Amino acid sequence: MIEANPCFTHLAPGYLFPEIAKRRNAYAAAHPEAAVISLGIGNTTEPLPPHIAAGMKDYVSALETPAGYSGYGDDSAGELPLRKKIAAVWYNGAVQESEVFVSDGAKCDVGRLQQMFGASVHVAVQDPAYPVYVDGSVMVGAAGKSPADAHGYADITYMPCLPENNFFPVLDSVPANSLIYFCSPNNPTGACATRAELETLVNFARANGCIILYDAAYAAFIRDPKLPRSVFEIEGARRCALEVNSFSKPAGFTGVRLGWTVIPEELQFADGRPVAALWSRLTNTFFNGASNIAQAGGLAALDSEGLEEMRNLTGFYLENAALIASVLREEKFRAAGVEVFFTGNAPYVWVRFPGRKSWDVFDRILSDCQVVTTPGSGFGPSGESFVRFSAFGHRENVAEACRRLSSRLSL
Ligand code: PL4
Repeated sequence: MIEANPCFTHLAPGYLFPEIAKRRNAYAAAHPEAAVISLGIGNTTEPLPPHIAAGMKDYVSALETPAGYSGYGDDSAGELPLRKKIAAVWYNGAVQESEVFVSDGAKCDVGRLQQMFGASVHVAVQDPAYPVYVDGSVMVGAAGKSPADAHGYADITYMPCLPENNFFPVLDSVPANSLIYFCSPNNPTGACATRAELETLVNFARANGCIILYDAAYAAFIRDPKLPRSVFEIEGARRCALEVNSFSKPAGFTGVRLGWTVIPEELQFADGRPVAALWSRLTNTFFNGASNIAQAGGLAALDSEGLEEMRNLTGFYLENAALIASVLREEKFRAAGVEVFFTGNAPYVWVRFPGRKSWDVFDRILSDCQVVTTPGSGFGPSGESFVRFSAFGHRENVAEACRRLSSRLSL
């Protein structure tokens, strides 16, 4: 018989989000009368905006004609008009179209990037963090040579991001030549790095031979004009960072699937080879490009009408988040020591329940309120005692969840 890939040996059992779905379904099966509301997984709920949808409909109609039909793209990096438009509209010309690689989503690109960096790279992650950074690193053998315990994997550098350090990590413990995962606005904390903080990060990376894998999947939620939307707004970042981004949340493309990665031409490996060249080699081998229909949607999303639609859609979810944050700041929660962290620039509300275990709070909220959340400990050791509330939901469901939290949750 074939042995299992040894890299999977020490992988923590169960990916976080299916585990949450499993618990939700088990609860619903045991309580068929309960109307369970999900504020758990960050999954969009609102319909596609009309201008963006029309871009895809028109493209599909053209596909039915001999002149409008197209098959595989020439290059997995995506259609040139979309690459140009991302560079011009999203980055305001700060990156070149040749540096933009269109993809089927940020998560898929993170996985492929992990393949590219391989087993020998040292990994540093914000703690808490989107679980794909750690799980994917273990799968490619870059981490997880010993089992994880309550402190995480011994061969990963966890950079605690807590209210006590304003959710920006102390970088001193990060070894030279590390691959640093950094997500802003952050999932799960919602924290946004300031320009000064990103300068600190970039300067550290440059001085220590590190590469920053910057996940900007929630950048479209930033409303404070002083906060950077891209790491490439920071001087020197082109030499030490790459950035993944996504249409998933701002355009409602979680099912449509479209994202991109920017790899500046200055970014190099130790032997001087351009990272972009290896990335191109890897993606052309394993990836046949994003759906051409989704790319038509991406083009429409970057028209002025599409940009306005994305602003409205992200604004809708931000209003949901504000409702959730507001109810959790009520006196009964404050008196119980509950601390609410919501920046107004991210679709997540991060809440600390001092002295409690995240999964216990998850269970309590589910049983008292029939509301699903995400336990903070699922995002890393520093997430213990926190719970994440996702703002992705229909307004009536979010309002009902808020009523239940206010009237039924007993801590
Ligand atoms: C559940 C920081 C959500 N099944 O849609 P993509 O691939 O362009 O983006 C995924 C993604 C990338 N980067 C960050 C993210 O938070 C996400 C999506 N995260 C969440 O609830 O944390 C959805 C999770 C999905 C998954 O596993 O990604």
